[in-house]
Amino acid sequence: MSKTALITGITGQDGAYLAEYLLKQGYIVHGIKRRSSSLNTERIDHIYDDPHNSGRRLFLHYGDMTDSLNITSLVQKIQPDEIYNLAAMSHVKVSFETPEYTANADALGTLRILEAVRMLGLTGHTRIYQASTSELYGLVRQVPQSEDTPFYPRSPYAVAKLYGYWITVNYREAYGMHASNGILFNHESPIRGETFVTRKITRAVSRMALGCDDCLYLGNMSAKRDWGHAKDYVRAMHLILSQPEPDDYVIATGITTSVRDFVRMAFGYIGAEIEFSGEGTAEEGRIVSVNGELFNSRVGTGDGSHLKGRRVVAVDPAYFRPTEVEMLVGDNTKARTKLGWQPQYDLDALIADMMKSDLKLMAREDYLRKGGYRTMNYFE
Ligand code: NAP
Ligand code: F7E
Repeated sequence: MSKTALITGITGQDGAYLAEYLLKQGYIVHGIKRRSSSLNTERIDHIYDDPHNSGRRLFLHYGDMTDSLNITSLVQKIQPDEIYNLAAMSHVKVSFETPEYTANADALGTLRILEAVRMLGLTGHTRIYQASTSELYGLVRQVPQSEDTPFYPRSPYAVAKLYGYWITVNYREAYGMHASNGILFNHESPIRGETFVTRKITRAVSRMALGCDDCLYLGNMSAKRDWGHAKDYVRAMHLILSQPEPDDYVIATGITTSVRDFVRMAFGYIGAEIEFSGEGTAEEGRIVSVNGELFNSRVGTGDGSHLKGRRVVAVDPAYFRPTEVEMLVGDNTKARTKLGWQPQYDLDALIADMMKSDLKLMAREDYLRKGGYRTMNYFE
């Protein structure tokens, strides 16, 4: 018998990769998607199963984490073996603008899932994965951060996720549920949301390589993150739910890099060398040299001479956060030893994957020429 999984947030980065991974493992996959006025299934269109097909294994349901009746009735109907609770308002900066909604979706949303399983008597049947986050460590108390490091959340998002973390632990201890937290450090990919810093950078570098847009504006370039590839991280989610006992795990690469160095590496991919000068809000990055041959082989056109001497990065304080998380780096010892998990992508391979994909995407006429949200300097 195939196992049945329910994924909340299936239309997001992780939901899409996880759905693809579980389908390959022979699962029947149900996903909750929000009703929106424009199509929001782009990330899962390649695995979409037409409702008229017989024997299909991917099912989509309308729903919302803020709607208890909807969550409970879906859990009742699907009776999943596994629930991956990935749905969330996941942007840290935006959570300062929408703190109440973030708490409702991210904190109470988690409670709604746990309570549905408990109320429906599925405690012994359904395993639950909760998408916890390195943002819980915030103003870090220890370097690197492990499962034993105390939390110090620094945003409405992180505080909501703190509730999600502890309510998961509480339901595990109170009701014997197989409920686990994956404390995942930042993970990225070609389908990462365009307003997270890595994707903002790879899109912008691609657009500038193709001769569109002038300057990328960023916030705190000194912030450091432990960046991995989402494909590696969804494997970890599945491994966590496949353990005989529920538990909490840090999933990270163990290497931390600044936003500034991520920018350097993304330009490096197209053969362009960037030099930073100035301090604080006056900091800027200029291209000092371009390897024309490498540029041409990676971009597919020109020699990159249009970039030489140009200011390509500057700081806009609008992207600063009221409280910042300056540095994160995870200790993945427990995941490596207990789950046998280890990442296959390093940062170079991640950036190459993202750059390759964005260069291809931006080269499409409609992407390159359109303004508005198709350019690179978003609000966030
Ligand atoms: P994402 O790309 O932003 O996807 C979030 C998903 O949640 C989307 O499918 C979104 O739907 C859905 N969603 C948002 N609010 C909802 C609501 N009220 N009801 C139902 N669905 C809702 O995030 P991700 O990067 O895949 O991350 C997955 C989970 O892991 C999130 O919980 C995130 O907080 C957490 N996390 C992420 C990272 C990371 O580095 N990526 C690290 C640690 C933890 P739409 O497509 O309609 O917007
Ligand atoms: O910011 C700095 C920013 O928005 C990373 C979410 O998936 O990972 C993500 O949260 C860093 C921060 O991700 C810009 O200030 C500089 O220090 O890409 P981000 P995040 O805040 O780390 C965690 C683990 C999650 O759980 C979240 O769901 O980059 N930064 N300049 C910028 N960030 C953005 N977005 N835009 C800038 O222009």
